[in-house]
Amino acid sequence: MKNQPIGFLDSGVGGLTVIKEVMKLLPNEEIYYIGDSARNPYGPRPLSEVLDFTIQLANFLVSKGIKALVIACNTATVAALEVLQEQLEIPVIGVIESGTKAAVTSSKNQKIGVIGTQGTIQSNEYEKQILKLSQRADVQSVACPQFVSIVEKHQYEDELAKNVVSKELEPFLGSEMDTLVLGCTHYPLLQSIIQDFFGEDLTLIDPGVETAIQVQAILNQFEMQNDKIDNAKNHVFYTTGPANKFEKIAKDWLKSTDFKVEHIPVKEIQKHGK
Ligand code: I24
Ligand code: DGL
Repeated sequence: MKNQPIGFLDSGVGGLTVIKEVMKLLPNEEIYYIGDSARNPYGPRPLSEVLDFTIQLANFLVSKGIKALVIACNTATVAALEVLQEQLEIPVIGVIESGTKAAVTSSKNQKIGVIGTQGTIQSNEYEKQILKLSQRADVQSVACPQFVSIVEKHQYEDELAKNVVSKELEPFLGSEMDTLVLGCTHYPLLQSIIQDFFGEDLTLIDPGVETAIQVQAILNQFEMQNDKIDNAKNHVFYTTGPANKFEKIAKDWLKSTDFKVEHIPVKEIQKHGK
């Protein structure tokens, strides 16, 4: 069991921000990733639909023999974490719990902001989880629907990105928050623009970084660490979209070629549904 891969699922390529952190922290682990680029984005979809899609992706990865599953997408975590934890016999980890803990620990005044897709923010899941850990927390949540498309159009370093960031983060002006959770896989690419907008006193939390630490803790807890040194050269990335486009983004982002990319049609994925 311990030398089997860890599965990661995402609505597209955004979850690569999560696996980049996992590869850094856990270089011996082998990764099977599936990105549902053909049905992306998940952010604006009804959560009932996101739940169905996420179950399909999870069962697909389970059929490949993974030892643990990471839902490397905030919207999919909101929609499906509880159901999958109940249905599957392997550990299932979302991206929300660890980011929440880090935010509560980091914040001095417990005024915490959260940004994410419409699905994530409308569910109020971050706020609920923050309040479970810290009853006196004051949480302000704002959906930033344009951030994903700015990143995907490769405009995240442009002047336009600064304008969109300023506009969408306006609701936070005048707030005393000292910590902001980047509750969407794409937002770490806008991290420096967001930091510049608020100034150095604000702490930004990247749930991808925190999730990698949680994955490490769970592997330790179940004594499931891969013991083949640096065997992580056999990563497989499945995508429901075009393999060549996925491969280009993954190479560029991960600065690595230690993986193969395989196209898998949505039709195949749907066979793994209810
Ligand atoms: N970034 C993302 N999605 C894209 C993109 C991008 N195109 C350029 N860059 N496209 O997400 C989404 C739609 N595609 C996906 C592949 O199949 C076809 C449809 C953010 C990725 C974060 C890891 C910009 C870009 C890049 C390389 C690395 C990072 C990045 F080209 F943001
Ligand atoms: N991966 C999604 C998330 O973290 C963002 C992209 C999408 O909307 O599909 O919420």
